[in-house]
Amino acid sequence: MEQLQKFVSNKFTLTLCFGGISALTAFTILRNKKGKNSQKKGKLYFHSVFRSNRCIWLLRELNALEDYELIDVDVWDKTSNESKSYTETVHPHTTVPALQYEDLTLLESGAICMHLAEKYHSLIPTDLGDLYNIMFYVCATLDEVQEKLFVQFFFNEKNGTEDKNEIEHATQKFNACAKYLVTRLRGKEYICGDKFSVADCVLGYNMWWASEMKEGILIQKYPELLSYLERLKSRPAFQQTWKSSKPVM
Ligand SMILES: N[C@@H](CCC(=O)N[C@@H](CS)C(=O)NCC(=O)O)C(=O)O
Repeated sequence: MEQLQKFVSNKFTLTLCFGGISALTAFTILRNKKGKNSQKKGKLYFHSVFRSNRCIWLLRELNALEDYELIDVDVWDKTSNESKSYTETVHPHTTVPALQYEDLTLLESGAICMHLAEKYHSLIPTDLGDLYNIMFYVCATLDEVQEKLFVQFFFNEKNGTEDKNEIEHATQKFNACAKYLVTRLRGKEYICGDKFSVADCVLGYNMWWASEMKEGILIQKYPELLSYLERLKSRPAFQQTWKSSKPVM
């Protein structure tokens, strides 16, 4: 009986040992496999000077551009095979940017920027409430206003179909945004404080965009915004990102 107990106890110990080793081996194999997959480059779909520049600029600021494959998609040519395949496999609206990993596709420039800052643990301000507010304000409110004006100035005015009421309404809204941003920048170098952050890559794009529309008519009367834009433009990562830009359409 004593012998049997000893045998069972030894067997139990052996089972535990081998079980433990097998589990550890399986865990290590799985971890290595996962490690290899996560080393696979993500794909950033972009088109020169568009909102994808927010993400490319940020990747440069994070020193992480090499971790991504940059794929230029001419989203304006909706009839090309490249464009059709992009709509089917990446972005249902055929717009840029999009960031694609094997198991995840991000479609919004603001979300991509937040994801990258979080992934590289950098350029995130300490006051997250302030960061979220600015990110959503720019991507939801300001983008919408600038998009409307962009369509009027760059497309409709050229073919004589501009809507003067729409231009006036959107300009008023832009002015309200600009005044709000001036108050938010007061006493600060950057939009979320004295340190450059992911929020500056997002808002900085809008400031550049406004400066390009109609010789900067919208932003000209806001010296605080112009000097903020100059601060951003002096950054090497900004300059490299805009270096290869084609003219705005
Ligand atoms: N809310 C989206 C907007 C994306 C967007 O509309 N991108 C523009 C370029 S800035 C585009 O691809 N336009 C092509 C089109 O509308 O056909 C984001 O921030 O990522």
